[in-house]
Amino acid sequence: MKAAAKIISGAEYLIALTGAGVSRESNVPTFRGVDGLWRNYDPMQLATPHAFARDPKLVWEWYSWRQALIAECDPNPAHTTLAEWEANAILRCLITQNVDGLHRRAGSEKVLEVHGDLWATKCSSCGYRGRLDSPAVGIPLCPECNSMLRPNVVWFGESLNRDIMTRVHEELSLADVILVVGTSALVQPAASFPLVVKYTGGKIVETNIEHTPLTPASDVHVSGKAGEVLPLLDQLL
Ligand code: BV8
Ligand code: ZN
Repeated sequence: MKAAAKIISGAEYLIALTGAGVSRESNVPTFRGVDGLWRNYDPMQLATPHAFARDPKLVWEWYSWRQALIAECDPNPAHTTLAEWEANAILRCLITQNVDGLHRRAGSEKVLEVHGDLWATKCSSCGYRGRLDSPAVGIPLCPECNSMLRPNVVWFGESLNRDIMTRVHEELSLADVILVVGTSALVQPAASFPLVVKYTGGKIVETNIEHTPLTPASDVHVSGKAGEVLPLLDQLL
């Protein structure tokens, strides 16, 4: 913990990469954890264009279930610590794989949501972009052209938004320290972001309840729950 705090407080340009683990203390199920499964479907089989083409109603039921669940969740001390670090210029940018919107609700503003936003929608035919303010009921239709709307998230096999990726690479090139919080580091290209910082001479601080493929490349691994570790780190800065 002390070594991690030393690296963080010594950073010239600290950024963070978060995954589902950062929202665990907010009771949001992780993507791959045992609690992540929904009606025995593997998220990997539902978060794909193929699943949506085959059964849009089922995919919307899954997203609506997640929207209803996340609407009941609040940011936890991990989210609020990261938001405070942005407010006092310790943290320059937060890259998140999560689509739950909890970093923004905690007050973080410089957030790059590389996998999209659970509440955002986009039309499968025209360029319409929208946002739901309550969980989807059935298959939402486009107000412009009446086609099916889809969740505006990045599914497996889909490429990440080009503009967001440009900003991600700018941040990675500026960072001398990246704090990696609660990700299994299995999903590409996000899992490789910390390695970019490492290979340009930077340091990786990882915190997770388990070891991940990133652990061997990390300068420090802090074992523990994000909601507990981040406030403790804050006290040591
Ligand atoms: C791309 C949005 C290509 C949707 C998500 C074969 C076929 C097709 C594709 C591939 C393939 N092989 C590889 C690929 C690429 C694929 C990929 O990486 N697959 C992996 C899984 C093998 N990637 C893609 O398809 C990406 N696109 O590559 O495009 C391309 C290129 C050019 C042109 C065209 C196409 C797109 C990936 C984005 C997928 N979308 N989500 C939605 O959410 O509905 S990913 C999904 O996983 C979530 O966003 C999630 O955030 C993300 C990563 O998971 P984690 O956040 O790490 O969560 P996880 O549950 O895994 O782990 C939780 C961690 O927290 C654990 O480590 C746990 O220990 C820890 N933890 C638990 N509790 C706590 C804790 N830590 C701290 N405190 C706690 N309390
Ligand atoms: Zn439309």
